[in-house]
Amino acid sequence: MIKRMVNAGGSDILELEMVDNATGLHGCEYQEIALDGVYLDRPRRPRQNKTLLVSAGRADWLVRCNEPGTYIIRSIHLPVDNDSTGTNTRRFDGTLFTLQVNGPVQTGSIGTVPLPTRPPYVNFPTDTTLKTSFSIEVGPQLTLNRERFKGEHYFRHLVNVSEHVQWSFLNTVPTEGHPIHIHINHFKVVGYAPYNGPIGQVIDPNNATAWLLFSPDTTLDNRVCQLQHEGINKTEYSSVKLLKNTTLSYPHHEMWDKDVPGTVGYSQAGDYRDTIMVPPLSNITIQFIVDKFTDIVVIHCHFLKHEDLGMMMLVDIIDPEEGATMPVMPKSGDALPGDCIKSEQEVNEAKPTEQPGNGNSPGNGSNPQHKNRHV
Ligand SMILES: [Cu+2]
Repeated sequence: MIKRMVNAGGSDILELEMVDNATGLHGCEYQEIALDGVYLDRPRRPRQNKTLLVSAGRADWLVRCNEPGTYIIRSIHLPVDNDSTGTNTRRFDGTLFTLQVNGPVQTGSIGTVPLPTRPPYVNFPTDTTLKTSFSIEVGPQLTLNRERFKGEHYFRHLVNVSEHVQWSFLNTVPTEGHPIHIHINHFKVVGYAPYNGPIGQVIDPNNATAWLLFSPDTTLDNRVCQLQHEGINKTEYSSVKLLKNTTLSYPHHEMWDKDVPGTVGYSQAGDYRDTIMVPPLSNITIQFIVDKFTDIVVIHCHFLKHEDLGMMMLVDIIDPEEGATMPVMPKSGDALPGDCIKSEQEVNEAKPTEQPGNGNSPGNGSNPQHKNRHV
C-alpha cells in the first residue's frame, strides 16, 4: 500500500516511524518513494527508520506488511535528534494513525519496485558553471537575512528565468531549527558544509532588533561581529558577551549523509525539495534552474507563527528581456547575510551602505564571495 502523508500543522515537526502496536518493533517494511511531491529514483528505507515531516512537508511511503496485526504510525523524538532539529524546536510525540492488517501471513519484500519517471527538470547536473548565488540566513528573533518582512515591494534578491543558481541556507541560531520553504521552484539538495557563519544571540526577547551576531572564531577576545543588522545599536549592547554555553559542536552535522543516530533532520544529497529543515548552526547548499514563472517569490519559515511575525522575504524572478521594475535590497543595514566583518576591500573602498540592483543584475546579494567572509 502507499501512504501519502502531509504535515498540515503549522507549529510542530513530526518524526515518523511505523511499529507493531503489540511489540513496539518495526513489523512492516516501509520505504520512502517521494518527498514534497517529487518521486525518488528508487524506494529507500528512511534513515534510522524515521521520516522527518516539517510543517508543510510531504512524504510518500510504500508499505508492505507480511503479517496481520495492528500497526501504528507515530512521531517519536530522541535526544540525539536535537543536533538536526534543534532543542527549542516544537515537535509532536504520539500516535497519528493506526493500520489494521488482515489476511494470511505472506512472504516477500518491497524490493526494487519501479517508480514513476522523475520529471525532467530534476535531472540537471550540479557541477555546471553557476551564474548567481545567494544566501538565506535564518536569524534570531524570527528574521531572514537579518530583517523581518518589510512589505510586498521589498526584494532581497533577483534572478532570471532559466538561470542555474546556487543558494545556501545558513542558520545562525544555536538552539532552533526552522523549516524554510521556497515558493514556485523546488530545489536540489547538494550537501551540508561545515558551519563557519555568525552565531546569533537574543538580548531582549521583547525587542525584535535586540539581538547580536558573534564571530565563530574562538581565538578572538571580542567576538562581536562588526557587521550586524539594521536597527541595532551596538554601542548600547557593547558589554554583551556570547553565552558560554553556546557551542559550535554539532557532531552530527559532519555525519549528515550517514545512516547513524541523530541524522533524521537532514535531507539527502540529490533530494528534490521545496521545504527543508535548516538545523541549528548549519550550512546547506542547494541548486535549481529557475523555471518560467516570473514575478514575486516568497521564502518563509513554515512554522506559521514565525511566518506571521515576519520570518519571510521576497525574491523577484524576471525575464531578462523585460527587466526588473523594483530595486533589490540585498543588505540589512551594512551587512550581507553570512557576513561578520567587513572585508579589507570594503573598508578601503568605503562603499555606500546600500546598492540597489540596476534591473539587469542581481545586486550584491549575488556576490559568490561573500559567503567566505565570516571572520
Ligand atoms: Cu521558524
